[in-house]
Amino acid sequence: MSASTQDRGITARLAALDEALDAASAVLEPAELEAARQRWHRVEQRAGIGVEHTVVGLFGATGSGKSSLFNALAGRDLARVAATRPTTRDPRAVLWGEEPPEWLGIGERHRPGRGPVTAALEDRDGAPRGGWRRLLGSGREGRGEAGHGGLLLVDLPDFDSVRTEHRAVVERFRARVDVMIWVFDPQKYADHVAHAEFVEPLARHGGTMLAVLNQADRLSEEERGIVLEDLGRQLRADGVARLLHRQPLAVSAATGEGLDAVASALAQVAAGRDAANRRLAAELDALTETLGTLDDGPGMAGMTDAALEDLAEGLYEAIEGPRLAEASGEARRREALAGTGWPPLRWVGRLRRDPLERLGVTRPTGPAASVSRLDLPPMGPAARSGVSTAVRRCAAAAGEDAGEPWHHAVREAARSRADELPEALERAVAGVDFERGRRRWWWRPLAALQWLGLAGLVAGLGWLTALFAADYLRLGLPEPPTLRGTGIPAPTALLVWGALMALVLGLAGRWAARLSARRHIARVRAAMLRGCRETAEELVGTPVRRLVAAQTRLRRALRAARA
Ligand SMILES: Nc1nc2c(ncn2[C@@H]2O[C@H](COP(=O)(O)OP(=O)(O)OP(=O)(O)O)[C@@H](O)[C@H]2O)c(=O)[nH]1
Ligand SMILES: [Mg+2]
Repeated sequence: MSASTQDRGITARLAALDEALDAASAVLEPAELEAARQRWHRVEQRAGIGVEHTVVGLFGATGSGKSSLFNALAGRDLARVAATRPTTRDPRAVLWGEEPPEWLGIGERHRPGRGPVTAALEDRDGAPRGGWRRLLGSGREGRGEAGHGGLLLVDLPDFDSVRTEHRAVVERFRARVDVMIWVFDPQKYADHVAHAEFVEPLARHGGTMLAVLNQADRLSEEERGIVLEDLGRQLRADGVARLLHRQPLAVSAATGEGLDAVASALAQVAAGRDAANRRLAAELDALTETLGTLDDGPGMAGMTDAALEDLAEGLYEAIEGPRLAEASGEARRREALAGTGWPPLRWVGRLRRDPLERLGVTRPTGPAASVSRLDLPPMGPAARSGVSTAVRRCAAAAGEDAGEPWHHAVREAARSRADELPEALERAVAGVDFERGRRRWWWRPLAALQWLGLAGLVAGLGWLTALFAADYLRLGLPEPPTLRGTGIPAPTALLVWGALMALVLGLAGRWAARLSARRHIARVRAAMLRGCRETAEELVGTPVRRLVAAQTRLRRALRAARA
């Protein structure tokens, strides 16, 4: 695979991981998300340089001789070397080959062969000495014998001094370099804290590594052997599995000893041009793996229609919708009876308390046909707990089969706006038309018939009373006419007809009022359920759907990042 093809793959993987990070923000803890994002940024920055260049970083404790090695490899005194600790604060770079498109935020940039020649490494003719010059090349265009697109050697601050900002710089460069050179010195090479806190975590770096034991000129041949062996063992214990040289190299920035081997290793890596690719791929693999832990287990059931319907029903029950609908139906029935009942007894119905009022819903004033929001009683603790139960049940259904952290996140999403539910439900119910005081078309004819019947009854009764009084007073009124063919006197017939009308119309009115109330209940119930469903969709369904969409997006992005 050519370097440029790989590069395109890395760009695509970076884009996919960017998308994955975006989706993962729905479930990742802010600190974890931030760490992952920073890591992504570091890789992106390194990728910006392209794979034609190889970035090499000098890592090590303060005083180990990173800057001295940097100078020695560059062939010039570019970095300050001092006995006071720590010395290096800002990273500085020396570049062999072409200018990279991106400098990784390094302010101090140099070319080899500029500045004063390191005195100790000077040949008699004034030119820097050492085979590494030949291998790495010199000057602006120099590419050395090995030939490479570009080699960027970076001198870094220490990781073990009291200056925490130094450590932050080193951390930042961790993902930006392709090759790590570990610089140890004979005094501190075995320092437990440095190994445990830095070498071990960085050993998982996945990139190409080289370990050098600097200041070897200060050790006897025998000591060198012991220290190198000891250091090699220590590195293996740290988990540093792959080194450019199987064993740490003994070098000396002061005498130039061992630098040939270092330069040759670097030139080889740079010429192979695969360190950058390997490094970037390893970083992307690690990030993909981290985010991949969010993607084990099957997908969520999500907000199905059935779950939403179930939630709407639950909310309807919680707000005592059935009781409210029944009470409203009963109120309607009584209104119908009051409008169509037998006129002399209509007032009896008004003596009883309105069923809606008994539930705390007050009759609106004016011509308003619906119950206004203020007329509803506030939701009590029982209703609130009913709402919570319904939401919990819905969240459990939506998160079914989902592994962590999605299972937890879906519960959180479902509950995220639960505080707004009681008020929203009250608003929804308040918007329902309870049809208070609205007359139905059949009331008027029924009432007219009732009055007609009553008129007959009163007329018959009056007539009979007059006849009775006249008979008593011996006034001898003419006999009333009789119904043709039956011989029933007209006043009696009127009285009976009026009574029968009252009875039949009363029964018919009751039947019609009950039927009308039942229909009313169905209408009110449907309207309240609709309100509950809309509220559930807005405050519970939408956040859950958003989470499901995030999971789908994450999975798609991870698939692309793995490809
Ligand atoms: N004898 C000997 N002394 C060395 C060698 N390399 C570095 N030194 C000395 O060790 C001291 C520290 O060297 P630096 O190069 O400043 O060390 P550093 O790792 O850059 O230190 P910080 O910038 O503080 O992290 C200096 O006094 C150097 O002269 C070496 O190979 N041999
Ligand atoms: Mg230094």
